[in-house]
Amino acid sequence: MLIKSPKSHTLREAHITPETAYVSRRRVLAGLGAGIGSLLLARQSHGLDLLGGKSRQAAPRKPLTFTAHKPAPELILTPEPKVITHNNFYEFGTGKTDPAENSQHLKTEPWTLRVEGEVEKPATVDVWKLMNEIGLEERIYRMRCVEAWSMVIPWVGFELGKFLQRFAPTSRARYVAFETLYDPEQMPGQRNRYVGGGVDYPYVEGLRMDEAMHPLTILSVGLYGKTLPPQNGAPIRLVVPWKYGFKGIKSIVKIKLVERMPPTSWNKLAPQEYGFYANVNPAVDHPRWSQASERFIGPGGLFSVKRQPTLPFNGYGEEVAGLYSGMNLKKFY
Ligand SMILES: Nc1nc2c(c(=O)[nH]1)N[C@H]1C(S)=C(S)[C@@H](COP(=O)(O)O)O[C@H]1N2
Ligand SMILES: [Mo]
Repeated sequence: MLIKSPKSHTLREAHITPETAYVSRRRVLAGLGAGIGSLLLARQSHGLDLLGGKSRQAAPRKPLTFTAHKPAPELILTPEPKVITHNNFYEFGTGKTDPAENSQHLKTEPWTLRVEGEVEKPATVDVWKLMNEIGLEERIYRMRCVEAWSMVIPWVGFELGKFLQRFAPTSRARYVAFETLYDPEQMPGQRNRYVGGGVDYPYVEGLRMDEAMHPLTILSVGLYGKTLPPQNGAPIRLVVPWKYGFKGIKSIVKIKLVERMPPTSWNKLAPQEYGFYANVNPAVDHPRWSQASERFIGPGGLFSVKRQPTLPFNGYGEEVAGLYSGMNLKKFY
């Protein structure tokens, strides 16, 4: 029997008032008292680095106006304090709390994004102006890191495809190449190979044109109703929910439409471990670990991590599997 369920992104009609929902979630966390959640919460709201013992002001985040969406009913949000303290952003160190600790002084304003290459109208965009003028919407997506942990994050952003149309892609555009800021003065991982985990900076990523134009693919400028904190890729980052998290390149300064498949950072570093496609696939193990299941970082204390099966295309197969019909996904991992 086939039970037809609506596509997950069509389920998300305007429904909840995000701020109310998030505030009550915070209260739940605070109520845990001794849990790490409240420790991280205290650290976030008072700008104090209780874990490191140093006083550090968290970079301010502005509230955003956007169309709210109701998540697919099975999705449980990862609490905001965890989303903003458990990160991968090797430019600021390879430890999970390094980005939150080392990125607060990143200068994100002003920020320009260059769009060029195979487009009829190349341009440099002021990202903060763009945020005010473009229609923002919330997208609640699963996020699956290749390291086998996962979250559910309420992003705020807009469809990459709609944005790219503004620049009039030419018929030669077959791939999209993305680049993170290169600024060793601000990014300790770019000054020191050990701190930066051996990545060849700037961090670069890429998508095939049809993946970039897919309505699930967004450029995110916020999470939990406010602008992104630096550690999550302020002021603008990519989110491709059916791919491993490393495709979600942060703090983007350049987008170039190109004819040939562009190089990507993790593929350059270890091509046998990280492919260009990087579609979440429980049937293709990482050479050093299984991808069949994942540790979901959800509500509750630090150690209440739930082991759950990993879904093909991270649960978005109904929407995106067609992009890869006829492709051997074991070969094109
Ligand atoms: N520039 C840059 N982008 C990056 C990374 C990075 O190290 N540098 N890490 C990637 C990885 S491995 C993951 S899992 C996600 C993590 O996003 P989050 O910290 O917002 O959860 O960002 C991705 N984008
Ligand atoms: Mo990742």
